[in-house]
Amino acid sequence: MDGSDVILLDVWVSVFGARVRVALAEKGVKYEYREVNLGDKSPLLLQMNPVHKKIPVLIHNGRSICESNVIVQYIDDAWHANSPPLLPSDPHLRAQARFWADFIDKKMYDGGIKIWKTRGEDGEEAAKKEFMDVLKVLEGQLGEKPYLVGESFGFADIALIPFSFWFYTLNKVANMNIEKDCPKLADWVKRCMDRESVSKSLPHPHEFYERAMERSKQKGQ
Ligand code: GS8
Repeated sequence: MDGSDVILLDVWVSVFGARVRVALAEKGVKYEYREVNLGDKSPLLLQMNPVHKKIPVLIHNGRSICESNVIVQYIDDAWHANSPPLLPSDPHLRAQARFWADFIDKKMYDGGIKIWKTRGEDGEEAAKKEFMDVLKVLEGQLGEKPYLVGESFGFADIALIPFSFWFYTLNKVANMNIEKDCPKLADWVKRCMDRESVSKSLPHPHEFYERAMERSKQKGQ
C-alpha cells in the first residue's frame, strides 16, 4: 500500500498521537505525517474529527478514524496480515489488554496534568500521591512479567508507553523520582524503548520538558 493512502493528523509531543505512531511503526505501515496547529485548527481536522476536533486522526483511503485507542485497534484490524498482532488472540487476554488501556486512559493524563497544574502549590502533594497510586497499580500489574498483558508487547503497552516521556518533567517540576519508586515500571520503559517502533516515535523527555516550560511561560502559568 502506498503511503499517500494513510495520513496521520498529529502533534509530535502528544501522548495520544504517540500511541498511533508506535502502532503504525509496529505494523510497518507507511504514512504521511501532518503536524497540526491546535491553535488554528485546519478545515481538514474539523472535517475529519467533527465531534471532538482533536488529534490524533488517522485518515485511511479518505476515511477518518478518531480516538487514539480506537485508532490503534483499527490499525491492528486493517493491517492484521502484518505482524506482530497488537491485541492477543485469546479472548480473556484481549479483554485484559482493553481493560488496562482503559484504566490508563482514565487515570494517567488527568493525573499527570494535575501535578503540573498544582506544582509548588497546595494540592501538589495530594496530586503526587494520587498519581503514584496509579503508577503502583501498574507496577503491580507488571509484576515479574516483561509487558503489561501476556508475554509480548501490545495494545496496553502502547497505551502507556507515551506517558514515559512525561516522567522527566514530573520528576523535575514536582521533585519526584518515579524510576526509583517504580523500578519495574522503569525497567519496562527501558524494554519498550529498545524497540525502534517506540524510540523513534516518542519525543525525547528533555524536548518535552523544554516545550512544556516554554508553553507555560507563554501562558504565564
Ligand atoms: C484525546 C486526544 C486529545 O486530547 C484520544 O485520542 O485518545 N481521547 C483522545 N488530543 C488533544 C491533544 S493531546 O493533549 C487535542 O487535540 N486537543 C485539542 C483541543 O482540545 O482543542
